[in-house]
Parts: sequence; structure tokens; C-alpha cells
Amino acid sequence: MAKVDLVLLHPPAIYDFRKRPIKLGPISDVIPSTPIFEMYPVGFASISEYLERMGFRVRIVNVAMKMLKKEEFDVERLIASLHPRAFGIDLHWMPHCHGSLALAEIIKKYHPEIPVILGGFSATYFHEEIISKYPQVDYVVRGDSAEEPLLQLLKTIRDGRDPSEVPNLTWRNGGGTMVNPLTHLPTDLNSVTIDYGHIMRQVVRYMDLTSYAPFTNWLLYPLTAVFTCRGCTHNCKTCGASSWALRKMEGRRNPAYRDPTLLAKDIINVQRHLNAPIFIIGDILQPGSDYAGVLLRELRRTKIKNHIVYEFFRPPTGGILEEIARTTPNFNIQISPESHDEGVRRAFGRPYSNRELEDFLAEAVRTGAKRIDLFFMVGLPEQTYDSVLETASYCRHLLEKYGEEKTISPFISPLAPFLDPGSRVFEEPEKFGYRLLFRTLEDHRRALEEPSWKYFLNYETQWMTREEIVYSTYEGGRRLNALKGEFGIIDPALAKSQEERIIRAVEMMKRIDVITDTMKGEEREEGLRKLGIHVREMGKAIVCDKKELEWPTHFLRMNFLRILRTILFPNRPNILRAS
Ligand code: B12
Ligand code: SF4
Repeated sequence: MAKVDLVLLHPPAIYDFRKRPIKLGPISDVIPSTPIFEMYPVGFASISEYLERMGFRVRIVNVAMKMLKKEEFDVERLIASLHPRAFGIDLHWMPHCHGSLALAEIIKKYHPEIPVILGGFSATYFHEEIISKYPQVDYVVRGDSAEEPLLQLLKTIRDGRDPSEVPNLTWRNGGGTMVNPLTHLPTDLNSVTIDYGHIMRQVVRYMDLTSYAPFTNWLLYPLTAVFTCRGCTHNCKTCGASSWALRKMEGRRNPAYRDPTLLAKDIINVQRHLNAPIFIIGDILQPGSDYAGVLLRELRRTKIKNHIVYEFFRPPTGGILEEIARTTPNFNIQISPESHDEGVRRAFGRPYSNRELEDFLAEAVRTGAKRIDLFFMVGLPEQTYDSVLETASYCRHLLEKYGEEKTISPFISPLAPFLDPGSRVFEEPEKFGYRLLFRTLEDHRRALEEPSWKYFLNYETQWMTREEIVYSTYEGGRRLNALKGEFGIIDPALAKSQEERIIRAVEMMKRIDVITDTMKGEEREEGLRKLGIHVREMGKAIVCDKKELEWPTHFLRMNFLRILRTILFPNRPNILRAS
């Protein structure tokens, strides 16, 4: 097989999670990943497709997934066996800061001569600290669109040239840190794509399904995603990709959108191969109602049978749900009111009322949404312990009023483990009533060596200590779980076992606190070890069950004949061919 140019590694959040007793808690309860965050950035797929199209060989290796699947999986042996021209590691999500840097260190142990490249939002934010403090990393590719800068970097590595002309690059020159200007910031997303055909061919080429599946039970539930944009017009205070954050971090003034005609083709392309839900990342109304209009018009040319998941940043008006229902009869909705309290919601950056929310819910139920997921969060500006519990009471009201079809499913989860670097509250904590406990990358990396998620939290607020954030999450989750059992949204037996899990989790957290407060050194380690918190616990969520996240789907989830045809007779992806 020809030499691989770039191996993209996805790390576990915490490298030694299999060896240490750690209580990771509900930090990933409302996403498909475990708290090890084994899902790789969807951008790996667009990077891989783009670089291969430009003549470079790319392989994705999901180290986190391999470690989760097999307890004895030997990471060092794997890395020693790989000999690409360069390694790339994502430090996109901040919770991976421990795992990303650890993998980079292992690479340098076995291959001191192979360059190590980091990229993603968190690497972009901490680029100078990374290059000046961590000798195991050679390059950071900054920005939300790494495909082209990475291509240029790979060319300089291949040709042995100096990288001073590569856009968006931070690198080491002798002892100094070089910061090339961030000039590559595309204004549209029409030359990159998530091509599932490409992914399928890569799986076959490297005979490595584990690495390409985005989360642990993906084969049983092959959820896919297509994306509308990079960047955002909104300004949620805790978001590291808000309009404010991206302008400051990379100078992005407007989001880059994918042409709606191409987006429709992406969706149809997925439907040809998989019968599973397709999540449209980004509110289709964000670029304006014309964008949504073109997308839906294009989709109407094909019969869309798959479940399509639409997320709305605020309750839409103007009959869009009617249009959606007509075009994609199996449609699901996601919306994040964050709190029942309009004041808290406004302070967070979502200034809409409960009246608007409820009108929207009524309309979504009336137009036949198959599922309506409502996400609430703990750790918000102006939110108190009692306010979290009142959110659970508000959910009772919603279920009583709009829950008859059993389509509404509320979730509550903590803003954890970290406030996003670059977000408004990270940059100006005091202004928004926050106290930031760690600032540097190294502070965050060390925090992940603590024994429970309470000590990971990089903040507390004027209204809640870390302790209150943790315990209001469990109590809010417990109440919501009981409600879901009562209203038949989940099986009462599941509600009961979930309740027991929450109670056990709280007990465990309290025992960890006692050990942490009263013991030191080896005695503390031994005390924690005796608690016996185990890896197998990972797959299960705490404040809700992972199964609750699954949108309805068809029985046969893959179109095997079509997949085979795509693997054997590859087509060019649907890019640059909008009409
Ligand atoms: C969709 C989304 C998700 C999806 C995941 C999709 C996926 N697999 O990538 C879901 C809902 C599951 C999710 C979960 C989480 N998310 Co999220 N997510 C987003 C969102 C809304 C869009 C991201 C997107 O689609 N980008 C477009 C794709 C194509 O690009 P990309 O994946 O970012 O990759 C590009 C670059 O980042 C870069 N890049 C990435 N990796 C690498 C590696 C190398 C070597 C290089 C060179 C470049 C590079 O190049 C890529 C191509 O250009 C953003 C907000 C936003 N508007 O950006 C938040 C965001 C990225 N998520 C965030 C967070 C915190 C999380 C969670 C940790 C939350 C939690 N506690 O559960 C989890 C982690 C999930 C995991 N790994 O298991 C924060 C990250 C802030 C930070 N600095 O840490 C963001 C910015 C905002 C937010 N708070 O939601 N998320
Ligand atoms: S959290 Fe808010 S600011 Fe961030 S991407 Fe979503 S809508 Fe935009």
C-alpha cells in the first residue's frame, strides 16, 4: 500500500482513563459519546476528502474508540506501527487537552522525526502556549477551516520547505514561536464536503471500521450529519464559536454557509446509502428564510424518507414547520431554551419568551414532528440551585400541555467540564458573574487528573459554587427522569433504574469528596482506587439514558447494495456542482 501522508488521530479526553479511578459524571449525557468523548470532529471527514482529492493519502484512526472497545488495546504499539509523513491530532474540544498532548508525546517517543500537527478550536485558542510549552507538537493549524492550510503544510513537509508562507500556521523556528497570519477564512463552504461515500471507501482501504465510526453504537444507530455553516450569527455567552468569539479568535466577521442546493444534495446522498437520521447542523433559518426556502424546494425533488433533524436557535415563525412537514414528513426538532426562566435565558444570549417557545411547541406537535428535543443547561448566568429545580417543574407544565403525543423530550445537562475558551464568559468572567478557576491549557490538562468532574469544572458563578452546579444537575436530572417515567416518555422500569443510577452517582461523588478533603498522597490514591470506579461504567449516561437520545429510525438502517456500489465505483462528490 502507498505511504500514508497524514494520519489523523482522535484522542480520548483523558489519556489514562482506563487506569485511574475517575468519576466522569454526566458531562456527555446529552450527546452520543461517552465522557471520553470518542466522537471525532466531523471536520476530519472533510479534511480527509479534500486532501485525498488533492492527491494526498489520509487515514483516520480513532484512538479513543479503540481504547473503549478493547480494554487491553495497546496505544503505543499502534502508534509505533504507523509511519506517515505527518500526524495530525485534534485539540478541537477542550476536554481533549489531556489526551491530545499525551498522544503527541507518544508519537515523539517512537517517531521523533515525524511532524505532529494540532488543530481545532481549542488548539487555535491556545496556539502560542502549545508551541512554546509542548515540544511534542511542531505545528498548530488555526481557524475553523483547516483543509487548505493543511494541504499547503503537507506540501512544504513533503518538499522539505520552510512553512513561513502557509496561512493560519503557528510553528517553532529554532527556539522561537512563529505565528503566520490567519488569512485563510473562506466565505462559503462549497469546496469542502462530508462525503459518506469517501468514508466508506476509507473503511475498506484500511480495514478499520472502528476508527471511522463516530461513536460506540454507530453501526446499530448510524446517525449522520450534514452542515450548513461554519461560524454563527448568535452570541450565546458561553459559546466558543459565537459570532463574538470567532471574530476575536480568528477574525471571522460572518459565517461561511454551504450553498443550500449542495446541502440538499448532501442529504439526498446520505439517504441513498443509509436509512438513518440525518442531523442538519446549524439552523436553516440562520442565513435567512430564502436559504431555508431553496433547501426545502431542492429536497422536494426527491422523496425524503429518512428522519431529518432540524435545530432551531430560536423558535421560528412564519409557517416554516408546515413546509418542513410537507417536504420531510419524518422530521425531528431540537431546540435549547437552556432555562425555563426568561431572565436566565436572556442573560445567556437567547432572548425569546416562554410564550414564543410554547407557540412553537404547539405548532411542532400539530404539524407532526416525530420528536421534539428540548435542552436545558446548568451553570448559566443568573441561574441558582432553585432555578434549576424550577426548570424541572416547568417541564411538567410543558408535558401536561403539549406532551400528549409523547413527542416532547426534555433533557438537562451541566455546562461541563469547561467553559469554552474564547467565549464571552471565558474572556470577561467577572462581567457576567463568573469566576474562572483555570486559564492556561496546562491548568486545564492538570484539572483532568482530578478524581471527579466536580474538580474538572473550570468555573463557578456568582449564583452557584461548583458543588451546587454538580448537585443541582443530579437533582434536576432526577426530577426530569421521574417526570419522563410518569408521562410515559420512557418506560417506567427504565425511569426506576435511572433513578437508582443517579442516587448511586451522588453517593459516589460524596465519597470522593470525603477522600479528597481528608486524605493526601498515596493514602488518597488508595482510597480512590478502593471505590472501584470502572471503565465499563462509561457507556451509560447518568441523568438520562443514551437510548433516549435516539431519534426514530427504520429497521434496516443501511442500503448495502448502494454502499457496495459506492465502494466499487466511486463518484466525484457533490461539490462545486450546485446546479
Ligand atoms: C455540531 C457540533 C457538535 C456535534 C458533534 C459533531 C462532530 N462530530 O464534530 C455534537 C452535538 C455531538 C457536539 C458535541 C460536543 N461539543 Co460541539 N459543536 C458543534 C457545533 C455546533 C458545530 C461544529 C461543526 O459542525 N463544525 C464544522 C465541521 C465540518 O468542522 P470541525 O469539525 O469543526 O473541523 C474543522 C476545524 O475545527 C479543524 N479541525 C478539527 N480537528 C482538527 C485536527 C487537525 C489536526 C487540524 C489541522 C484541524 C482540525 O479543521 C476542520 C475542517 O476545517 C460547534 C459550534 C459551531 N458553530 O462551530 C460546537 C462546539 C464545537 N462544540 C463544543 C463542545 C464543548 C462540545 C462538547 C464537549 C459538549 C459536551 N460537553 O458534550 C461535545 C464533544 C463531543 C465529542 N467529541 O464527543 C464547543 C467547543 C469549544 C471548545 N473549544 O472546547 C463548540 C465550539 C460550541 C459549543 N459549546 O457547543 N458538538
Ligand atoms: S451556542 Fe449559540 S452562539 Fe454557539 S453556535 Fe449555537 S447558536 Fe451560535
